[in-house]
Amino acid sequence: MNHLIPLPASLLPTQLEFQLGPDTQILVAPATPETLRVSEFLAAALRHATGYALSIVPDPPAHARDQIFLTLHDDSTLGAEGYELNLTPDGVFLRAQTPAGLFYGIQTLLQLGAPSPAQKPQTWRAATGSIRDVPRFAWRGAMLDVARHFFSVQDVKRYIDWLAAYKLNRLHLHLSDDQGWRIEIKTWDKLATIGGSSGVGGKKSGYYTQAEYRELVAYAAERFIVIVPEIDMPGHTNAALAAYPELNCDGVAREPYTGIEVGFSSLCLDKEITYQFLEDVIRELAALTPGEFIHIGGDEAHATDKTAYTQFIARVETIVEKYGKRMVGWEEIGQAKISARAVAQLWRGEYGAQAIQQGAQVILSPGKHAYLDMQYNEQSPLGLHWAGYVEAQDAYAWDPATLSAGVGESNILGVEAALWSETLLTFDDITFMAFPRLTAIAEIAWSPQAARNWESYRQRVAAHGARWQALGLHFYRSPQIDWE
Ligand code: IFG
Repeated sequence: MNHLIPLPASLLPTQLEFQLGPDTQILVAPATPETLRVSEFLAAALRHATGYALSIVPDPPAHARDQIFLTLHDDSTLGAEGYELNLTPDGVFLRAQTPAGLFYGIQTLLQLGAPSPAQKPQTWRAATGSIRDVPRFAWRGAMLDVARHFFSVQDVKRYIDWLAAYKLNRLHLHLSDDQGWRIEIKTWDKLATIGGSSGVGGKKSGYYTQAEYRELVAYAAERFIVIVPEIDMPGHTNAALAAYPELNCDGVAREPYTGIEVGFSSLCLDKEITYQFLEDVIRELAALTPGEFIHIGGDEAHATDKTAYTQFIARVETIVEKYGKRMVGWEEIGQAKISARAVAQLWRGEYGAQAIQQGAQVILSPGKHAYLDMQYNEQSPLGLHWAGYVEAQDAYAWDPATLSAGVGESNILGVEAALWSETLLTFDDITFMAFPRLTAIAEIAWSPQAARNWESYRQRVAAHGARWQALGLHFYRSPQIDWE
């Protein structure tokens, strides 16, 4: 019980052991499509770890020994995502108000068992005790930049698997930028076919068809993760400007851009076609996205007139709201007139107060703690360092509620780890930069601030290193951690 990440809100070990055997069963009540799917998820994970094919018993008649009980029941103190997990030598009892709560209890249960799926059948033991757990923040996010370099559906699904294991519940996909447009838009088909035909260094081009995007949305939803799509505007738009001459003020298409400079591109805000373009893109994206949020970027619009920018952001929010979604934007949107439904994503900490003054909530992604594309140190083979070097402790040892003046706990919807891909080419590059810092952000997002400390995290994450090694996850062996 001493290596759980994120740390549960309350934990009471009882120093005994529950051993799972080949005839352990998973009992679930009530048996609904969602609770059965969550039960299947647990059975599949335990089959992978032990070789046992545990049977699922819906709405069991009575209690029995050595079983795993999953039950839904009303308990408002557990909220929408909390759970109670009690392990005794005679059985495991997991209860929650919602299937999401059951899912998060299962992630904790799986961490309690042995990590080695090496040889099978593997006796699967878990320390006994009782856990009562609820998350600190509602928005526990990871951003993946698939615009600088494109990553396959398979790679994104593998990343989603790891997000779910650490109770993250938002995947923000940065789908467009100067170097690439990565989502099919049927009314403007050249956005993907031309805008998706390049990438940084001319590498890793590509795009998601709408069917593939729906596949990612569904895969994430099965793991209680909401996809938040970002179409960055009015800056970071060279790929769109290369696809359609008419989107440019001078009517001339831009060349595809394969460098890593920022701030040089802008949509043409005084052309009406720009707003038709935005309406079509937002309408199609909203239809593909069951989640309530659409991210419209808004960062580094250095090539856009400031007044035009503020009017643009206000107009884009009306379009996003027209299609039933809430606007998320990088913190620069705080300069514009935004509604209290808007969400500003802090990354430099300059415009948060202006967004909060308008009633908006904020997500915290501070460059010097939560930008996972920052190099760990000067020797790091991957990443940038405009925000400084970010070792594991820099990612862990901060409190969102005290980071920025004027930004308190009640203004904060949550936190999000941003992984920009200018220097990343492979899935191993993604995980090398993400682990062990993404798990630090996941703990900040979930666990009570008072329960957290670096000494405890560095010991617990060392045990996860053994699990990551066993599962073939490529990660950074930070010298700050005594890896097992
Ligand atoms: N800033 C840019 C990103 C990316 C990043 C790399 C934001 C909001 C630097 N904008 O972060 O496009 O280039 O660290």
